[in-house]
Amino acid sequence: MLYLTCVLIFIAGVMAHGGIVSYNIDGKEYIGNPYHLGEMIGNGNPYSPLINTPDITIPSIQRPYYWYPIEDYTSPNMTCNYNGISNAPSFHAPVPAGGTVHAFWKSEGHPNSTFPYYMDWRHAHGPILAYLARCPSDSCANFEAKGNVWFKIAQVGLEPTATNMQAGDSWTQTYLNGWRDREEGWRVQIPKGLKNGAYLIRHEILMLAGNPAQSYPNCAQIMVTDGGDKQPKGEELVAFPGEYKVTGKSRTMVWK
Ligand SMILES: [Cu+2]
Repeated sequence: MLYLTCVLIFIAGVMAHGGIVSYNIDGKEYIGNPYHLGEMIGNGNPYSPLINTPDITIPSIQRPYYWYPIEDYTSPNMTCNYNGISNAPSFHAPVPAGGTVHAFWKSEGHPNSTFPYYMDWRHAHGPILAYLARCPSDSCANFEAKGNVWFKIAQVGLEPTATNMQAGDSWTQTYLNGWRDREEGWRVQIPKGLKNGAYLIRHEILMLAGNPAQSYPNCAQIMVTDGGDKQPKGEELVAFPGEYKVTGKSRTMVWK
């Protein structure tokens, strides 16, 4: 159990939002969902109406999402972001058990900047987490992933050298775009010996420098191969929404 009291209130940087724009899975590149890219093609500004209608028929491993943060932890959008169960074709990225999923985040850029209007991830404070949910058949298409189906496979939070959680360089999240010569993005290893099959991988960034804290979930469909008989125990499974509780005026956020 991890308890984190969000008493940090920052003004700068709270406006910029974003998500995962591409993955490298077992050495192969996968571009983000075109629904989300269409939003950028529209105008790059999530606060204005779309100019172009995104082509949601283009296959993507990634569920569609919006840049916006989720601030209500009971919202169904906590599962796989806004409208994240639609446009989920039967397209999965193969990855062997023990293989790597490398995710890359960007923030929405300024409307006056050039396409694709990306900026580096703008937030710094808070953990990054990754969960898997086993899909009930050999495809994750239309799987809503509600209830206790998620198990955590990785997380990062404060840097080993951090001494002050309010400092701008204390959290691994700060380095997502290669600051100080760090590798871009975040690598997660699929557990060795995991049972073969279709899974959703749910990455999440928590942005604690706002009140309420913001959640940025992104889901993608993967197909695990070369696995074994490993499966999570029932008590290791959690639900989104459901996993986070916000209690009291100090907004203590609780997660496992
Ligand atoms: Cu933001």
